[in-house]
Formats: sequence, structure tokens, C-alpha cells
Amino acid sequence: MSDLKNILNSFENKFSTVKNKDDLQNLKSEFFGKNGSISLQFKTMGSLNPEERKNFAKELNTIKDQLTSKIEKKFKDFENLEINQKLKDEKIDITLPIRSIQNGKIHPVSQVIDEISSIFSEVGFSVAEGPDVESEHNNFTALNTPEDHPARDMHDTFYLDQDKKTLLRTHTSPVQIRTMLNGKPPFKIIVPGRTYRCDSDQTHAPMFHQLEGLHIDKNITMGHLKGCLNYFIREFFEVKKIKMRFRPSHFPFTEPSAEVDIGYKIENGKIVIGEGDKWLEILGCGMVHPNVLKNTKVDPNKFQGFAFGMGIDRLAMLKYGINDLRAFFETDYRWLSHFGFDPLDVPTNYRGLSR
Ligand code: 2U9
Repeated sequence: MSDLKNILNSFENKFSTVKNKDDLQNLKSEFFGKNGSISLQFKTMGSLNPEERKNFAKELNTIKDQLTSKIEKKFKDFENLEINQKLKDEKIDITLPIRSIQNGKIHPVSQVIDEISSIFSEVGFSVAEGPDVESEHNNFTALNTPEDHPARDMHDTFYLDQDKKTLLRTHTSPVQIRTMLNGKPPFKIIVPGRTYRCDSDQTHAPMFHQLEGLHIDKNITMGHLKGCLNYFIREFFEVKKIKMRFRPSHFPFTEPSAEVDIGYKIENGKIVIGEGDKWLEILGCGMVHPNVLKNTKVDPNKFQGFAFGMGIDRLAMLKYGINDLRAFFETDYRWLSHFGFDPLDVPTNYRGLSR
């Protein structure tokens, strides 16, 4: 009898120090496990006479029930605590505005990059990208730009150090340099991206977007360049025929070089692209200069190619009737919900680019 009292006291003492489910499980094993204090008491019953056994069994069973129900209740308490803590941690703020994919819009610049990528991917170009911070070598020297060229001027270029060794790229052309240095011809890539020039007024932003293209292979001619650009402009403006002219120009990285104009007219106050007697400059292009090929370890006697470059912001304004460049970079949600595009309407040549 006194054994049972001791067991009861010991249980109560230990029970009062239990802090969590693990402690409780250990306590349960200590008293009800195979060699637990209560289990061992059941084993002693065989040595008692029938009368003593009856009384002992009654008392032992009462204690057993009392302790197991205490343990079970404590388990429940711990479980409830766990659930309440979880509910507290995972609280949902029902006052937050809904998040719907319909509310997000694709910026016209991103849309135009996707459209142009789709057009060029149809004829075998892949998309290449590179860093905004570039070396003076990749941005100018490798591109055959003379030391005294005005483009290198502090007034035009954001240099990042005193020695003018690093800068914010002034065009995406260094990506073509990287691609050519890291691979072997043929190359057939387009390069969209951010570019930077010290220039800011109504029609110029210090950060703007360009897309350039490069096709290097054996026997590439100016004819391929004209065919490629004619295809691109027709697809981009979604017209069957396009009036187009090449005007001689000069860039250090191409020879010969040209600027491309397309025909347009104004009808009922709206611009009609592709026909008419007015001309609109749209991009620059040319055959890659042999010095640029040499600088990128491409043999100019075996390989030739063409390159072109265009300003994406201006193309987006033209195609979607946006007349203020500054609004592009103001992150005005009302502007974006008006001029932006549905994220689920991914532009492809088959489904239509802009709809
Ligand atoms: C390599 C070789 C040649 C890229 C070219 C142009 C002509 C061009 C302007 C258009 C409007 C820049 O955004 S703009 O101001 N670009 O006229 N860009 S050819 O020629 C390259 C590029 C890389 C290796």
C-alpha cells in the first residue's frame, strides 16, 4: 500500500514538471512502460492471497485510471496549444486587397521586346543578354571605335571610374563581342536590353532600350540584310507590304553602313505605316567591319555578316500611339493599366503579335 502511495507521490512530482509532449511521453513510459512502476505493481499481485489481491487490484486499477486520464488530458492540452499557436502564426489578413493576375500589366517596352523576339526566332535568331556595366574595351575598342570618337566623350558616356575603364554600356553591342569571343561562328543573335547615355530631354532618357541583331556566317551579303529587315518590319507593323529605303550612313563597327527609313502617311489624324510619301527613320545597320571580326577572333576572309540596331522605346511609341517618352519610366499605375498588355496574351507570330 505504501508502495502505491510512493508511486502516486512520485508521479505527481514529475507530472508537475512536464513541459511538453516529449516529457509527457517519457513520464508515461516510466510508469506504464514494460518495466514501468505501475506495470511492475501488476506483476506483484500473484504473490498475494485472494482477499489482499482483490483490494490491491481495486486500488491499483483506480490509480491506473486516474493517472492515464491525467496523462491523456495533458496530451490534449499540448495538442490544443500547438493548434492555437499555428492558427496565430498563420493568421490571414482578410483586409488585404485581392491579388489577381488580371490586375498586373506588361509594360509596352517588355511587350515590344517579346514581339520582336518572336519575329526573329521564327527565322533562326536566338536571344543573347549581358551586363549593363561594361569594360571600355567591349563597349568601344573591340567595336573599332577610335580613341578620339565623340561617342567616347564624357558628355555622352557614364564612366564609372577615373581611368575610364568601366562604364554603363552605351549600346548592347558589347554582348555581341562577348558572344563572339566565347564561341565559334556562325552567330545568329538578337540582343535586347537597357543602354545608357548622358542625355535627357523631351525625347531622350538617360536610360533607354535597344535591340541589336547580328548574323555572321559564310557568304552573308547585304541582300540577306535587306531581306531580313524587310521581313522584320512587315511582321512588326503587321502589314503585308512595306515601302523601305536604305540611306548611306557611318558607324565605326559596320562598313558599309546604312540607315533605314520606312514610308508612312497620316490618314484621319492617324499614322499609316508602310505606304505614303513621307519617310520615317526606323533603324541603323550595315555589314560588320573586318576589324571587329579580327578583334573577336573571327577570320574576315572566311566569314562575313550583317548587324543592325534600333531603339525599342521609340518603336513602342510608334506602334502603340504613345507620345510621351518620360511616362515610360514613371511607374504610374494608371498609365500602365491603359497602355500595358495582358500577361496571358503572349505575343507569337501565329496568334498575332499585338491584337
Ligand atoms: C557588332 C558589330 C556591329 C550594331 C549596329 C546600328 C547600326 C545603329 C542605332 C539605332 C538607333 C542605335 O538606338 S540607336 O540610337 N544603332 O544604327 N547598330 S549597326 O552593329 C554592331 C554591333 C555589334 C559586334
